[in-house]
Amino acid sequence: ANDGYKLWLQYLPFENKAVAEYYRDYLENIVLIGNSPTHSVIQKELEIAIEGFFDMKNKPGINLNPSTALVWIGTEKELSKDILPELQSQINQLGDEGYILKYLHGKVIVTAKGNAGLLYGTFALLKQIQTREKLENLDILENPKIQLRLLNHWDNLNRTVERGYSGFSIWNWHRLPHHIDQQYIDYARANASIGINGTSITNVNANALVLTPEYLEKAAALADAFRPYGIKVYLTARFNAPMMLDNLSTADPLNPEVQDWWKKKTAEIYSYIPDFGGFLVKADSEGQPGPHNYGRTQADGANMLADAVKPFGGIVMWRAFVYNEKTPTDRIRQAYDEFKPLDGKFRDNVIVQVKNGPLDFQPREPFHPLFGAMSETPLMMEFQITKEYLGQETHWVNLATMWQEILQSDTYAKGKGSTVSKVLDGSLHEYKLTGIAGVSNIGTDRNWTGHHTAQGDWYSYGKLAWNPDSDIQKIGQDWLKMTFSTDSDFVKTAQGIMNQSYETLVNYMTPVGLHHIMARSHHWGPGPWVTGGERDDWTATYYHKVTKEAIGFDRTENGSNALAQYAPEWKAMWGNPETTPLEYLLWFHRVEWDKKLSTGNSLWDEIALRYQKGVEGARWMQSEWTKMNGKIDEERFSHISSFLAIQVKEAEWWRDACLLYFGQFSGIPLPAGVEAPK
Ligand code: GCW
Repeated sequence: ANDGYKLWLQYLPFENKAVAEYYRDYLENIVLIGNSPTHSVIQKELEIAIEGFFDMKNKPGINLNPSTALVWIGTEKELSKDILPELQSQINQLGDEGYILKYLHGKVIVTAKGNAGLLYGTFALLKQIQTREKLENLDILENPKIQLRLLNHWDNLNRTVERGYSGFSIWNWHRLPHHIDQQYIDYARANASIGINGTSITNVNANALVLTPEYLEKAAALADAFRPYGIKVYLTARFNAPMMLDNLSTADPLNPEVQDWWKKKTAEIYSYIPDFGGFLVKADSEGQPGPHNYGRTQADGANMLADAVKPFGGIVMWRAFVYNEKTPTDRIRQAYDEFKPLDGKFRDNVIVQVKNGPLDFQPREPFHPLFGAMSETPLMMEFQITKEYLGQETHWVNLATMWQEILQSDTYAKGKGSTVSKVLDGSLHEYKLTGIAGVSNIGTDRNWTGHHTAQGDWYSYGKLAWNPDSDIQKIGQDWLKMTFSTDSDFVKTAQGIMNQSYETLVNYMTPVGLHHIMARSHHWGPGPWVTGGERDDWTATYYHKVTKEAIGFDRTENGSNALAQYAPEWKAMWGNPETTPLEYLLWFHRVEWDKKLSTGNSLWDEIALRYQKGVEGARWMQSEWTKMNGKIDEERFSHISSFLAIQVKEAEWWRDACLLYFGQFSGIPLPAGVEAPK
């Protein structure tokens, strides 16, 4: 049985004797030089891997005899003097966390400047074996392109997870600090194996209590457990914590008493966690307190916290997801309107964290216009790994496809080729601080992520965080091989499904640029009709503005002019409905139902046909998967099968609900080929 707990670190048994014998020579003759908690972790990981690769009877032991060693693992300082000179020029290219994996004179060398790099290099070697690559051609030198590679957990202290669909929070606050669960260790292993080096463990809708000694002691225990894996702990800071915890009368960032409170609080945190990473802050958004409450700017707020962590080497990740539903301005304009004028006004240890698109993790959005617009303020990306708006845990959708679309978008900030990935890796604006965050999709489910395939989103997130320009096809293949099977038919078919999954989902949820038409509050399923209770931006028609004549949000200069926030190249293309790609048509334009589009279809027909195509795509995914019966373990095969059945049903639900609702306005019958709603 395989419940998926081991993620991509399955270390699946070698499929035949020849393969086993090939790797046996290497795995039996490893020398690990040096001593540190990270070295112990490396040794342990090698043992776990060997245990998986070989059946128990024929398991090789690790031979630590240097005279016969075929694999050498050690930092540059630890490596033997006779190997070093030949590697020197490559070692000179290594950054703090980089590694070298090289075949040299009959030996495999894993080396790095520091311990974290050595661990990453070891995982890279194990990946070669997991994916059954030969070792004789190894010549890899890798440095992460992004410094801060974080998971953001929206985990509450009562162990619920905001927008979490895979059980409860894995942080068992009640048992901490005394009990370090094996799951924390396995979490750290998984993260280190993909290069994640930081974790913000609490919800951005923050509870100030995490900053009290009782919780700091618990957070410190997690930090201790993660340290050997190169992972730092970060905490979310509730902006009015001085009021909540110590009855200050204000949280005004320019008030000296408040500033002093944060300085003392920060020093206290560092007394528990000496390498504490810093704060992640959501302010002035969706009910969270912030500098606006005192007439101050986002920079005033961020800088106050930055000054507090500065002496300890900490940073502040200040979220740009700032909007007020009472503000009449188009919501997607608000973050840019607020932050653009503050460019250059932040301390050098602040990084502004921006969601991939200007609205809110919708199935498809254009890239956020702040990317490329802040040359004096480092920006980091926030992706959502948990699928709040993309079917939650039961839909299979390969998020790497969407992330790549965003990362490779051209901002044109410095002419053609100014991709979002170049903003993030710092090369475009020479940012001193670079980062990326992914809102975690994990919980207490036995397989961590609900859907087995959502493990792949966690995996590919880490890989893209390490290098946002990586090839997502290679990422997907590696993940499939390590997680399920190296069988080439399986890998090909499963990857085929993955490659179609994103477009399929967009088609059955929000085709042609529709957005924010999900049900209210829990955000599960369709709800283009919902009216929104207290929130002014949740009237039935705020985002799609449907009428009998037309549908869509005019964001050109005739409308909200949110388009003005993009480069001239985009203004030219997206400003004209004729040249706007259909993916974004209703995001930027109001279009009449009977308008002929580039496909030859009227708008209504195009929408209906795309919903139908989405449903057919989901059915196709299901039938492809059926062919995989017998190719992998029965347990995970049928788990995924039953989720695919849910996905097909929900795709039909989306199509039927949206077409019935919008059809009342268009008044046009469904085109041929679209099934009548049930
Ligand atoms: O996507 C929305 C979610 C909120 C979330 C918010 C945010 C943490 O619906 O649950 O709050 O975004 O990103 O702050």
